[in-house]
Amino acid sequence: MPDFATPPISPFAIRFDAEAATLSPEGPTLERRMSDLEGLFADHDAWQAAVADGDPVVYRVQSSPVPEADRELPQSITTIERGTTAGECWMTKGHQHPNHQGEIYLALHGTGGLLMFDGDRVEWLDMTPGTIGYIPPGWAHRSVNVGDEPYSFLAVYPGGAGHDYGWVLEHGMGNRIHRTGDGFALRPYSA
Ligand code: PAN
Ligand code: ZN
Repeated sequence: MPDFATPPISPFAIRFDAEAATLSPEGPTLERRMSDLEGLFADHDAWQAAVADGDPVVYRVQSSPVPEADRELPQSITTIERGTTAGECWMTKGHQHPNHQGEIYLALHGTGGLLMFDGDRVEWLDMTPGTIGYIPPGWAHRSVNVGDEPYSFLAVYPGGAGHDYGWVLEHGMGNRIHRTGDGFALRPYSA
């Protein structure tokens, strides 16, 4: 018997409804409003105006009951609303896993993208329903809604990986994603 630091929880089934983008039984759900995304959009004044103008929900994350603990394998479904702030597409905060480990995202609904940055190289994956995006260890990651409806995806990640949001504030994400007349464009982070 391996010497687990955290004993695994008992086996159980999780109902996954890709159409409704839900997990059952449910664990914690969190809501990220515009005010939670301070320092992430290029246009600070536009961000502040959006906070003052109703502070909209930008995305929600619904988790299964599997805990974020070493050796466990939690899952969550993120749904990002459609919107832009000074032309920049609504997105997740983005983070680095301090304990470098891989992660997978499975796109469920809408049209999105997976932006990854290792501090040097930038990668972008188009995410449409059925696409699995692989995040290798050591790559910070952010999801972006580039479509006309909410974008949802399932994430599966090692419970002991941790989430470092300060890394993105310090290093950026390499690119920014802007809505254009006929779609979207990746621009340099400083733009
Ligand atoms: C995802 C993300 C989720 C929300 O479950 O945590 O999409 O994004 P932020 O954590 O950047 O706000 C994941 O990558 N977990 O590791
Ligand atoms: Zn992650």
